Amino acid sequence: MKQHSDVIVIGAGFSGLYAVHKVRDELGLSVQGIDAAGGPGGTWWWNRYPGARCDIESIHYSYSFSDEIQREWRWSERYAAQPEILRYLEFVADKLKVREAFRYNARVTAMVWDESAKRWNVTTDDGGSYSARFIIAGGGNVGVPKSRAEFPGIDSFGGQVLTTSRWPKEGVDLSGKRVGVIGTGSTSVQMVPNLARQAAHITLFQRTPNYAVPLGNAPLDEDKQRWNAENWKQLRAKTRDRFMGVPLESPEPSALAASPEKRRERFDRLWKVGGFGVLASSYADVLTDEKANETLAEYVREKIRARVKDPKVAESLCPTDHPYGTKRPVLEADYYDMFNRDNVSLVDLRASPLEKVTATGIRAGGKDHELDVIVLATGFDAITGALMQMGIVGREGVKLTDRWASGPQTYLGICSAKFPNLFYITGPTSAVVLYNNPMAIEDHVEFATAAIKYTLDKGAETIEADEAAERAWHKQVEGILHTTLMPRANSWYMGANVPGKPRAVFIFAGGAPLYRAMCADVVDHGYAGFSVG
Ligand code: N01
Repeated sequence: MKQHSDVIVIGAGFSGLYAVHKVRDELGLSVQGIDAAGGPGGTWWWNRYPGARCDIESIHYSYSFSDEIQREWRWSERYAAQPEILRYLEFVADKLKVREAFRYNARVTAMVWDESAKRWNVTTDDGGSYSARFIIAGGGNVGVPKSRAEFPGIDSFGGQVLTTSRWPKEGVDLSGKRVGVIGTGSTSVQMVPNLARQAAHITLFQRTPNYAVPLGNAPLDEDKQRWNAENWKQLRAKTRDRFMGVPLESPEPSALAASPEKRRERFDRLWKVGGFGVLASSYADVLTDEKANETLAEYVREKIRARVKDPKVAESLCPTDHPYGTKRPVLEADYYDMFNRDNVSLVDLRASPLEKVTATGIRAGGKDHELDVIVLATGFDAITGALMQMGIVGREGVKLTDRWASGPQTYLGICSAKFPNLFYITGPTSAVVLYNNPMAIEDHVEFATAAIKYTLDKGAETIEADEAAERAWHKQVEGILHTTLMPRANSWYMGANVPGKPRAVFIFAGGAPLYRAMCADVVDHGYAGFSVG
């Protein structure tokens, strides 16, 4: 039987938990949540690979909207590991009493707009059927793993194939196993040192080396925890209006204007602290000027060469084909030291291309690597993947997959023309990728909730982005992106990591404060660029 509600919220991660709370407890609307996972947690429910951890400091990578939640929760480490973040989200789900608002183990397979009823009809793969006036889609940006079909022969492999974001809940015993890992992004860099401590041998297949800088994790002792609990208001106030949503030191204007000695002094100091500050607090022009970027890129390469004993391996680990920061920066603890172990070998796929997976391992550059387990740390059909899989059909039978065939089209990264009453939380071209996710999520949930209230208060049935506003937004976002070096890399920021996916504009690179001001301006002008009727 079809279940009717005012709002459907998709996803029980940071986005969905807050969205249910807002529309139900503040607007008084009925809400149905849906999530494909077995419980709340979103990305932190799925990503259970050894070493999974957040690389934004815990005190900032958490909700800011509730005094009570902030007071009651204590983080044990500067950068929390996956089990702790999952426990936090479960705690929040219970605190807000939103856990039961969700149907779990249910994946949306179709979402079709009914123009006569002015409602969305939603079906799920467990036979569920729902209808609602509004949809808040919080399915996340890095949740749909890339297809294993990218690796010819993978189904013939006789051993076990694991995907990092689908890591078995009960864990995997890799003792005595020969493990091949494909990929060297954030996930792999966090995970592989942990696997190397257990497995008989790790063969790491690298297509593009990354610039990984120290995370600088540490336990938070009682005093620090108490200080955080007492001072969180000031701490959080500083986060929201920073480019990245983290109170990092502001960068100096230009790396090129600084003397080599001053530059090194600054890099050394930031390196000691670790984290995203090495990039974001260094010099403003490192993301816009290739020469400025190279000063920092070479500094990181020097650090890699100093850590890795075998100079040939070190050179293979040094990125040279893209400027630092144009792919999502990677943070590490003992990644480079791991290459000094006897049981770890690196296969440079640029020199020895991956040919196929065989029954017994991986063949690359004409050489067979015998393996018991293959781990795919190959990333995601990012940003648009989740939305494109939901079978979304809007006004006049327009399919989202057709409309976005050459790249996503949105207004503010939150709504799209032809898809009324549908709000994306941290959607394509919003300021999320370079920002602290929970902060971006709070902004978007609050925008969506306010827009729903505005529509209802007006006695209107729909709110929909205008095509002209969408086009103008896209032009602006594209313009901003091209003032940076980002388009220089084949990254998931550009849609370039998935074969056949259009290389397009997926991210807002102007920073969250600018983005937030643009959204506020739209609201202040009576939802300019939206039709409410
Ligand atoms: O995925 P990635 P990820 N053959 O796309 C390689 C977030 N995250 O899961 O660079 C061979 O970054 C690919 O090579 P290349 C974070 O936002 C956050 O690591 O495309 N190799 C690359 O090395 C992050 O950015 C945390 O040439 C192939 C790797 O696989 C995002 O998730 C922790 C290949 C994929 O790297 C994704 O990170 C972890 C092929 N066919 C992740 N296809 C936090 O700490 C892909 N690769 C919050």
